[in-house]
Amino acid sequence: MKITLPPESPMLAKDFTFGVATASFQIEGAVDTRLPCIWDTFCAQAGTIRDGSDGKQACEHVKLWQQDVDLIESLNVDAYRFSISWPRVIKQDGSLNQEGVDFYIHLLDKLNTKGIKPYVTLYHWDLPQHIEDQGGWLNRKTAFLFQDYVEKIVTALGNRVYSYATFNEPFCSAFLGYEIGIHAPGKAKVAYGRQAAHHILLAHGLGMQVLQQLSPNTENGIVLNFTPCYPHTDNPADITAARKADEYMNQWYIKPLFDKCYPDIIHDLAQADRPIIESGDFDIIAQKIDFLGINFYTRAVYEAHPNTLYAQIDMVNAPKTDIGWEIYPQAFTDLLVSLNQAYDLPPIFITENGAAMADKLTDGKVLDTDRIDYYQSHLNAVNNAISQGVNVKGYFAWSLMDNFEWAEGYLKRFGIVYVDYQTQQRTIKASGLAYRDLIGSR
Ligand code: GBH
Repeated sequence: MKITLPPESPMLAKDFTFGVATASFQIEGAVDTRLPCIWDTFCAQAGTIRDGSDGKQACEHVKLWQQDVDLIESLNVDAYRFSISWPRVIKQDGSLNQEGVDFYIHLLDKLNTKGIKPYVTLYHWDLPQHIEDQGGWLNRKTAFLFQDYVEKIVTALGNRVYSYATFNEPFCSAFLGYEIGIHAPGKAKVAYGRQAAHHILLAHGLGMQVLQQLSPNTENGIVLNFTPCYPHTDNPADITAARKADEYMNQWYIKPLFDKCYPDIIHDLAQADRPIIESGDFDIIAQKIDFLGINFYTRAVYEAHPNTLYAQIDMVNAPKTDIGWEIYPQAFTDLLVSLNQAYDLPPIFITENGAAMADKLTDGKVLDTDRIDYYQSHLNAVNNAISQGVNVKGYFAWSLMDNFEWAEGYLKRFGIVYVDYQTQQRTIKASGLAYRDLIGSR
């Protein structure tokens, strides 16, 4: 089975980047050679992770990184997106942990030797626990600690990096982590979620200032996730509900970057739930970015509700992936086109897109044709957005390999490479071969 694009698609041109993505906590293991982070603590609490697992082994990437780079090379990709573990590279006193830094230097050197462009994410959810103990993202000071970390790591890595993203998905850290508590650190209050979101966005702005100063020749930006919100019916109340959900879940994180304010829904919040914003914060947040990273997986459908602003509907009969997310590629095109209309955007990179499927290894093969279908329809959706004038410059499959899927533990597999966690053997799935062949066909 193949993945194809129309021969005239700009996605097949030389300047379009194809890559694969991972994140530190999800693949690294080797927790004893770094400081504890909030996900170590969260996993140790009963009932947080569906299979009771943790990140202690994960894909043992810290040990197996050399063969993993060879694996990445064998997929023909132009680029590899991974994240740096803050607790691996900065000690508790704020100084560099050279052993941790060396791990990333060796990784970067090998990628560069092979001509694979390193796209580095500076924060993919693994906040050092000692910083959480001081309030984490509820503490404004954490934004300045992040800025200090960025300054130190960017200096230490020198000219080895092609692109830096400050944050991966502030929505997830703030909303899932501090507002509803299904992610680390497991706090659950509206006011917490809103304050954490504000401090993460502030940290993004402070980090961007450092990046543009110390690393003007890398592509510097941020990665946001979007779950486009659709009304259940064309009833005006449902349309309003979907618009409000969109403002809360999606626009909250992008609007301040370009318009220096939060969306109108902030006025629907009780005064006590609104974030504390200091004067000048929006000027810091709205730094010029070189690119916008967009992660897309699914859409959500909403209806009006008498007691809340909106209520999400489960689309019972719709096609879904193994994690229960609806497969609805049209939302990807709609999202890109609408963002392009709403904001004056820099070039866009699709920094994550992919699907969890119940993969089985049989006779040394994984025939994940459902995942191939997902990639085919979603690459088509990106191509359609490009033909409607959206400037998309790259696409990264999530994920390079099966890994620790946060609250789902190891039960959900997003890889285009299969990982046998008993033996740590990697096997390229049919989707990985199809992706490799698409990239090779250019
Ligand atoms: C990303 O998060 C992460 O960056 C990555 O680390 C992770 O492994 C990957 O995705 C897969 O989860 O309840 O139907 O409305 C994506 C997080 C996924 C959060 C979709 C919102 C809405 C699903 N987003 N989700 S639904």
